[in-house]
Amino acid sequence: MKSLNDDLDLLHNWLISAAEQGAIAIICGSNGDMDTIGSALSLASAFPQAMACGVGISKIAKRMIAQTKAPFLQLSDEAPMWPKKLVAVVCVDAAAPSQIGLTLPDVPFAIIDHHDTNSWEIGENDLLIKGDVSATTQIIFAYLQKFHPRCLSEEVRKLLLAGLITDSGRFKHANAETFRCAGELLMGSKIDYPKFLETFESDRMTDSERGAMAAGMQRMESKNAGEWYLMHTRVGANEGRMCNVLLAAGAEVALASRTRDGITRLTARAPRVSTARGVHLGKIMELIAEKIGGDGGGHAGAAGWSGPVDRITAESAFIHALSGAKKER
Ligand SMILES: [Mn+2]
Repeated sequence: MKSLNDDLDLLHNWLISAAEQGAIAIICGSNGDMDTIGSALSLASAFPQAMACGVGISKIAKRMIAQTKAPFLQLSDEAPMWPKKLVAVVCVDAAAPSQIGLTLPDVPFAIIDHHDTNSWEIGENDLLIKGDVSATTQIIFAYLQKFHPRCLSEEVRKLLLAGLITDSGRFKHANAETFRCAGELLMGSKIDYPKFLETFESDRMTDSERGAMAAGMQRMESKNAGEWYLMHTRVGANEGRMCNVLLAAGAEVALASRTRDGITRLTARAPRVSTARGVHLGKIMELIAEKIGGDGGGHAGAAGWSGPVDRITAESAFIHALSGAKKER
């Protein structure tokens, strides 16, 4: 079986040959979460020809970009400005083309990802690197350790660690490898971990976001979807946070939906006790995409789907797919 280590060699050769020919765009997933942005910025630091870019930047990522002064190019989704002499793109932490939020330029691409489900179509000049890890930044860290150890500056370590902390749910979904990676990132640095963690605590909301959350809670519904106790609602934003509220209220599966400009987006979360008993939200979202179109996928406990379908149809498809998931005793 091909190991991640062999994959890192392939990635290195691919990147070196692209960098000899021209510019490389390292593109983030459009949610702009800390794993995707941290991965892109860190990888870009190893190549002067590479630029980290993407259409979205999350609040935490904005804060980290300011803290580390890392260069990031925000792209317009309708008219992205690609560098001249662009010869290759790398997409980090995106499980499907639709998660990039823009049309990719027609050049060879490499995908670096850790989602359980993945719907990229890989051509002969393309590369897919997939790791069974808590965060994509773990793959980037392994790559930089092996081929560009000098790039592991204090700033790069912070970016990688931030992706690891947020994607592992502050190590709630961690395994031994996650901790080893965090330990190695910290050991080579002067990062004060408790102080660094404060970066993620001060996630203040605006009044309109609070209002949207309150309205979402009023619209909350709960029902048995097959053997699973589902709580769901619709919100205008902050779907992930709303799912956490539903989980805190006891949901075995939480679902938040949102419709804007004719596109419905589903965000679902399940706690460890549910995934341990057999629910896999990433697979459920994939199933929905097969049934009603759109794009979906993700992890067992965190996944999403989006498509040009009305909300009721999308929610019904989710409930139907969840009902089909057997609960292990
Ligand atoms: Mn990720």
